[in-house]
Amino acid sequence: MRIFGFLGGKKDKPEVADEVASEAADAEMPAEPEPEPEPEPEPEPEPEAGLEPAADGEAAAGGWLGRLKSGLTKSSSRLSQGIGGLFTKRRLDDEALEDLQDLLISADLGVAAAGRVTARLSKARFGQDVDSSEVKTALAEEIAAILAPVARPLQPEFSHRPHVVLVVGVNGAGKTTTIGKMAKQFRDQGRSVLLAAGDTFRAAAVEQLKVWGERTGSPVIARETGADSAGLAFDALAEARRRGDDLLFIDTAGRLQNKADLMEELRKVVRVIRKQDETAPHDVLLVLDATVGQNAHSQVEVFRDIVDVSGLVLTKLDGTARGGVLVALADRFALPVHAIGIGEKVDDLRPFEAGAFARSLVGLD
Ligand SMILES: Nc1nc2c(ncn2[C@@H]2O[C@H](COP(=O)(O)OP(=O)(O)OP(=O)(O)O)[C@@H](O)[C@H]2O)c(=O)[nH]1
Ligand SMILES: [Mg+2]
Repeated sequence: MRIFGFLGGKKDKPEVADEVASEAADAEMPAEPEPEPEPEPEPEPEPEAGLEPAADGEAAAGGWLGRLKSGLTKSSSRLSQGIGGLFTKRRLDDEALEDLQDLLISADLGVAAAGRVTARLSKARFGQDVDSSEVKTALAEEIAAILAPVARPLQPEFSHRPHVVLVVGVNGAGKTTTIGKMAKQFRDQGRSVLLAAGDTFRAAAVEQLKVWGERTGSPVIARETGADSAGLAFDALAEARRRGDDLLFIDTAGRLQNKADLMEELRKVVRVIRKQDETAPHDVLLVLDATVGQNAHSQVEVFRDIVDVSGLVLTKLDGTARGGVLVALADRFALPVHAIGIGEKVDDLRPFEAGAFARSLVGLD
């Protein structure tokens, strides 16, 4: 087992950090030449602009809201233009409602959520003349009502020591990046975080997590490529318990939902860590790439059956016109959506707020 300890960032436990640093010094170097890490390592990480939480909460919220709006531009312009085209003073009759429902379905809200939203709108305004801004406002309210129950930030119970978060999802969904972003947020709150490089398939995956560990001042537990990831998770939990860490994030290899052996491996990770703490993992985050649209539904179904997914993170909402899928998922599965990703940078992951998201999605200011 290798422990990569980093002394950057806050040191709320200097004696532990020193110990890990000396263990890191003892750790043997990888036999292979270092693969190009991704993203680029920063040996002496300078705080990037926007990394630190702004002192002024309102300014911070404004900044995030601005980024949320610009991140969701592709999704919102589809809906906004569609609604603009349908409603320039038009009676809200059956035909108009049907057109609106089709538009919402094409924007990935799904049939059920689209039906629910239009039904509520119909109840409030049927037979009246409406214009596009009224429709947008009403839509945003209905969408927010669907999203509100699932908009729940990750809330670790630090009494677990560590609170174990297993992170799963298909290849490239954004698992490792999300762990890095979350580690940063918890480190900023003064929490100690251990990262486990459970993706033992690719050397580059370990390197990528190490970079995030370095950036956030979180030691990384890793093993050689090809090692058993359940064994690594077990060791990582033992180490986190020994150190008394607040949080342990376990990264996993991306896996397609139809690869039975890889899915079985996930079950094994859970079984093995429960030998030490039968309440772990305390959270199982399924990371979903929003650009896949409706395919996200089958990912939720399959992963939920295998590992008892407790919450979702939707990434890449900035690069897609399919942001409406979040509404469909909320409506169908009612799983908490802990955070959304609207960019690759460390501060581009936030808990989402139902009202702000809904208004941004339909293109309202
Ligand atoms: N635009 C954008 N890119 C993102 C976001 N989240 C992650 N990415 C990018 O998506 C790519 C894949 O992210 P990873 O974190 O490596 O995904 P992963 O799920 O760990 O991938 P595997 O380990 O290969 O399964 C990287 O280039 C990330 O920078 C996001 O919210 N927006
Ligand atoms: Mg990864």
